[in-house]
Amino acid sequence: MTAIKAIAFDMYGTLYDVNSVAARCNALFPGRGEEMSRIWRQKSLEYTWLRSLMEDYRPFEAVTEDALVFTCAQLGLSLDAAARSALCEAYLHLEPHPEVPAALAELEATGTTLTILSNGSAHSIGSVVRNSGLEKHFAALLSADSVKVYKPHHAVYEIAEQQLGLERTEILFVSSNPWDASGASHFGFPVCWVNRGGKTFDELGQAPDHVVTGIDALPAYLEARNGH
Ligand code: LAC
Repeated sequence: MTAIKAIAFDMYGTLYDVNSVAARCNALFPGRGEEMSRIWRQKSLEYTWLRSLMEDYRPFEAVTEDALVFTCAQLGLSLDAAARSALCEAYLHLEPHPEVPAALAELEATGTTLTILSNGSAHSIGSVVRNSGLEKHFAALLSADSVKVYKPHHAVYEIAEQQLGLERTEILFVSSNPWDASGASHFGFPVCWVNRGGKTFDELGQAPDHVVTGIDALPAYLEARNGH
C-alpha cells in the first residue's frame, strides 16, 4: 500500500459543524432553527450539484444565500436583509467539531501535510479557518472556485493532486459526507469516511477504505497504514 504523505479534508461537516448555524437560525426564528439549518444545508448541496450539471457555476457564498432564500420561502419565514446577511455571516463562523483542534495538532506533528479541499470559495474557507484559529495547521486551503465546478466533479479532486504535487494514492481524502467520500474514492484517492452520527453510506458503487467516528482516530490509522 502506498504511504500517505498528505491529507485533504473536506470542510463543511467534516471539520466544522454546519449545524452550529442552527442557534443563529433559532434566535431569529424561534423553534425553527434545527429544521431551517437542515434544509438550508441540504439545499445548498443540491444547488452545487445542479449548477455543476447545468454548467452554470455560481460562487459558494451566493449558492448558500440562494439556498437560504429558498429555505425561508419553503418554511414560510419572512427573511429581511439584516437577517439574511447575519445568517450568511454565521456560515463564516462555524464551530469545529470538538475533537478537531487537538487532532489536527497531533496529525501535523506526524509530518503529514494537511490541506482542506472544499466547495467553499477561498474567502469562505479562509474565513472559517481563521475565525476558528486553526489556520496554522494547514499547508494549503484549496477551493473548487479555481475550476468553477463543484465536488464530486473529478476536476475538484484533481486540484489537490496538482497543488500538492503528489500522486492521488498518496493523498488520504477525509470526508464526513458520503457523496463526497464516494466521489473521492471514484477519483482514486484512498478515503476515510468520518461517520460521527451513525449515517448510512451512499449507494454509488464506492466504499471508503476506512471509517472513523472522529478525526482523532486518524493518527493511529496513518501509523498502521504507513507502517511506522
Ligand atoms: C465542502 C462541503 C461541500 O466541500 O462539504 O466542504
